[in-house]
Parts: sequence; structure tokens; C-alpha cells
Amino acid sequence: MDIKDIILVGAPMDAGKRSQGCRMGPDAYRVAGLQKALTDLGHTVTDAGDVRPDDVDLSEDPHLFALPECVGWTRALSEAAQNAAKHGLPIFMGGDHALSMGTVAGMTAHAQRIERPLFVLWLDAHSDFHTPSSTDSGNLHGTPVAYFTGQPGFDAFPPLPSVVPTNRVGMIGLRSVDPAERAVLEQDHAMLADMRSIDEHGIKAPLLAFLERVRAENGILHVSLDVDFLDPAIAPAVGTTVPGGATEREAHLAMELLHESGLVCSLDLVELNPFLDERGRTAKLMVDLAASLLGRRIFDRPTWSF
Ligand code: HAR
Ligand code: MN
Ligand code: MN
Ligand code: MN
Repeated sequence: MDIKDIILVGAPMDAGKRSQGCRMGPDAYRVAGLQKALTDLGHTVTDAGDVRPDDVDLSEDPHLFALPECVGWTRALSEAAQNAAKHGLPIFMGGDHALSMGTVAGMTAHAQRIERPLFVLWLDAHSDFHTPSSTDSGNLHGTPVAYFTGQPGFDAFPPLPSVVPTNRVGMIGLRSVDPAERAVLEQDHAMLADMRSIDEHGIKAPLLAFLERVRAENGILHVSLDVDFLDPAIAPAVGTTVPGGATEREAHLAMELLHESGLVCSLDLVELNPFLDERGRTAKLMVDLAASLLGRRIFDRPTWSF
């Protein structure tokens, strides 16, 4: 197996929405044994500690929750991602999904430096494609994809090193998409696999089709894994549960296929709210999924032909 240098970056961000608790996420991953699970696979794993948001001189916006803090996190995480990516494969331990504004921004700079296009795989019940003007909730964790694909209205945020075109975004697991999000996503040709298509074709078909595109264009892939991609029955520790999510086996298969692709350059683990967990089961499942993405298998190849 390909041995990697992995850098764990804590992003205890809670500013992307009103309901609080995701700030405890990084420590929950530490307690659940993320570093050991990856070290046991042979990787070299460094815990770089937690990032803090930059101080920014910006006023609050009455329509948006904690705008200045979100901008501060975006700046700090973009910088942290660029630095970590020089030394290996960063895993961003969130924190809510607004953190992906910073991590993806930083990874676009990395992709530019190594002269390969960046693709993003969004594993989520939600498309997170609102702009600051289209969001009803005012929660910026519903907006990161719109930001890094260059939609209008993000003037308060740092300009992106380079934009990820919407057609380089794949979304799998969708089952809660607002009308304003849907209109632009469909028109811009993101690869969208909702739960209906997973029910019909399994998770392998849409994922392999997307990976094939990444490979054909010599791209690298950032994976953003939202806890609510998973069914709430197996992953209760999230503020925005949506019934009918991915099963444990579907999620593991997705991670194993991602590993085999060899294309993944970075990973976000987002929206874990340990305050809502049951005896750490969601944190442990997310650690297991990260281990599958980094090569954990029972057997490396089939032991029997069938
Ligand atoms: N679309 C809704 C909103 O904009 C819900 C967004 C919830 N997002 C997350 N991350 N939990 O996927 O408020
Ligand atoms: Mn999300
Ligand atoms: Mn979500
Ligand atoms: Mn909404």
C-alpha cells in the first residue's frame, strides 16, 4: 500500500450555524483514536493541533450568522491547508461545514502550485450551495460550495486563489436541496447523485464515473465528508439530520473506492457534534471511514473467485 504522510488539522469551527457543539469535534476525533487508526495502517501521522480564526476588521451582517468569524476562519484555514498540503495529505477535523470555504480555497492554491486541476467530492445530504443572499437561514455552513465555485455575493470573504468550476464538483447523498440551490446546480452541470440514484444504481456507479473524470483530466481530489451523508440511525451526532442517508456499508464502499483511485489529496470531516452523540458511536464511525479511505481492508484482494 501507498504509505502517506498525513497531517491532522483541527478546525473547531462553530460559527457556520446557530446550534453549537461542532467545536468539540477535533477532540472527539482525537479521543476516538483517529491518529492511531491511521498509524496502524503504516502511515506517518502528525497532529498539527487546532487552527484559530484570524482576527478580521468587519461588521456583523444582520442577515448572516457570525460573518466576521467565518471570514476569519476562512483566511486561517486556507493558509493552514496550503501549508499542510506541502507536507502530505491533510485531514481537517471539523468543525462545521463552513470550514470547507477555507480548506478548499487552500487546496486550490496547492493544485495551482502542482499544476493539476482540483476536483471536489461533496458527500452530504445537503448541497450547501446557497449564496449569502439566497440563504433563508443565514447559516454560512449552507454556502461553501457556492463560495468555492465562484458564485456572486461573497465579497466579504477572501478572493479564491482559483475557482473550482461547478462541473468539477461531484455530490453524492443528496436529499435536502433548496429550490434556489437546485436551479443553479442543474444549469452548471455539477455531477449530482441523490439518494434515489444510489437506491437504483448503488453508490459505486456514480462514484466511479466521477473518479474517471478526475483521472481523465489528471486532477486531484478533495473529499468533504459531512456526517449527515450517513443515515441518522448510524450517525446521530449531527445538528441537521435528514432521514434516508447512506448505510454503513455504502459509506465504507465509497471510502474503499476512493482509496483505490489514488486520487485523494485531502479530506474534511465535518459537522460532527459530539454533544449529540451516543457513547461516541458517530465519532468512531467517522474514524473507521477515514481508515477505509486510507487503505484499511480485511483482505487486500478477494481470497476466492466467485
Ligand atoms: N439548506 C439549509 C440552509 O441553507 C440547510 C443547510 C444545512 N447544511 C448542513 N451542511 N448541515 O450540509 O440552511
Ligand atoms: Mn454540509
Ligand atoms: Mn449536510
Ligand atoms: Mn435554505
